[in-house]
Order: sequence, then C-alpha cells, then structure tokens
Amino acid sequence: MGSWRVSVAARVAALVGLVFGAIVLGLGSTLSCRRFEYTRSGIARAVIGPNGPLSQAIEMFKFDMGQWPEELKDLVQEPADPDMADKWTTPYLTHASGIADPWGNAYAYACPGRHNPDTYDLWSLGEDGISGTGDDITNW
Ligand SMILES: [Ca+2]
Repeated sequence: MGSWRVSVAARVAALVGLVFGAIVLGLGSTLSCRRFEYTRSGIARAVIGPNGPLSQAIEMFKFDMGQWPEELKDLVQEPADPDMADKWTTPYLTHASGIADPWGNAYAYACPGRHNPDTYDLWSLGEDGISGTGDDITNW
C-alpha cells in the first residue's frame, strides 16, 4: 500500500515535470523566435540607418559619381556608360547579397524619395515581404 502511494506521487511528480518542461520549452522557443525576429529587424535598421553600410555605399556612390544611383544594383555593377565608368572607383558593395534584407528580400529604393525628396527612400519590406505594411523598416 505504501509503495502504491509513492508510485502515485512519483507519477504525479513526473507528470508535473513533463507539463512544466513543455511550458518552459514552449515559452523558450517563443522567446527565441521573437528575439530572432527582433535581431533581424535590428540588422535591417542598422543596414539602412544613416551610418549603415547600405546608406554609406549609396553616399559614396553619390560622392564619386555626382548623382544618386538609379537602382541599388548600380552599387555592385560597373556602369556600361564610359563616362560613368571613368568615375567608378570600386564596387560600392562587394556582393549583391548586401542588397538583400535579413529575410532575403531586396531592399527597396526610390530616388528621389517620396518621403526624402532631396535624397532617397530606402526600406526593408520587413518579415511579411510586402511593401507598405506596418513591419516595413524605413529610412524616414
Ligand atoms: Ca512589410
């Protein structure tokens, strides 16, 4: 009889442990997914921010070429126009992958910008990959 009670107590303890473990694992994975998404958003903000590598590459292009790039791929490919190619000093980004946001979508670029008419608009489409939604990460 005594061993039966211990056995029931052990089963209850094991069940409580399993439930608690499942809660901890579920909460932990939810938190790490959120942390991961927060990190991706942070990376996108850093990349397109005023001191970010993509913004700096655009500024360097403007400095060398005397005009804003028409497209972001202009930062990677030497211009076909010989006059422009003479001003081209180096790829302003070493890899075209530098133009993709942390979700694998191309950063969006518009020049002149609708929000920054004297310069350019630069934004990540965010996690949903759709421009103009609440998760966009923008330079305005
Ligand atoms: Ca979006």
